[in-house]
Amino acid sequence: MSIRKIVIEPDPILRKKSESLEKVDDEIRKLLDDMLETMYAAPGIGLAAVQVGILKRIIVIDISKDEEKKTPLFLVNPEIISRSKKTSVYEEGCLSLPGHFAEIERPAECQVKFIDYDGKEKELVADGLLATCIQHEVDHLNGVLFIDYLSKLKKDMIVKKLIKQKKEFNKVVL
Ligand code: GNR
Ligand code: NI
Repeated sequence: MSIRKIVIEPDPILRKKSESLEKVDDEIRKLLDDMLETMYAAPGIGLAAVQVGILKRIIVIDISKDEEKKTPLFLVNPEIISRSKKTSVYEEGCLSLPGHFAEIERPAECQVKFIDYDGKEKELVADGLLATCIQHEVDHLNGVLFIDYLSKLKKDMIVKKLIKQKKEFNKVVL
């Protein structure tokens, strides 16, 4: 397993639509393992393949707080098949928007169809933080970031800061 580099906004790859997979083979399982390791190391509670530069419809999630009992979820070709009318608000962060957080309103519950680590078709009904996280990750697969739900003013401010952070970082490294 290895930790991969996380793509930071602004980067055009984050705006591309990811492609569905034909099947889950050992190469995909290797990618899923690397994504999980990358997510734990970050640390984060979810990660989409596009965030490590791969335009495939793959996400990993682990919302468990307990360090001892990890409960990873691997979702290949996730499809949200229903969303509740009821909404909830969570303070969201994103590994591709380091240091930025905002309250985002989304459907409180969702039902998702996906293929698991072993290539089996599964369904899951989620609520709470898990429902929010699944929707945040599926957005990534469609080129959407949480800042897209903010006002243009707030969004522009965050993107401007990220550009500045990238410039500073390059100065230090070079
Ligand atoms: O680590 C993460 N935390 C988080 C908090 C609230 C809602 C969504 C998330 S996902 C984020 C990791 C990430 O960027 N996934 O794409
Ligand atoms: Ni994210």
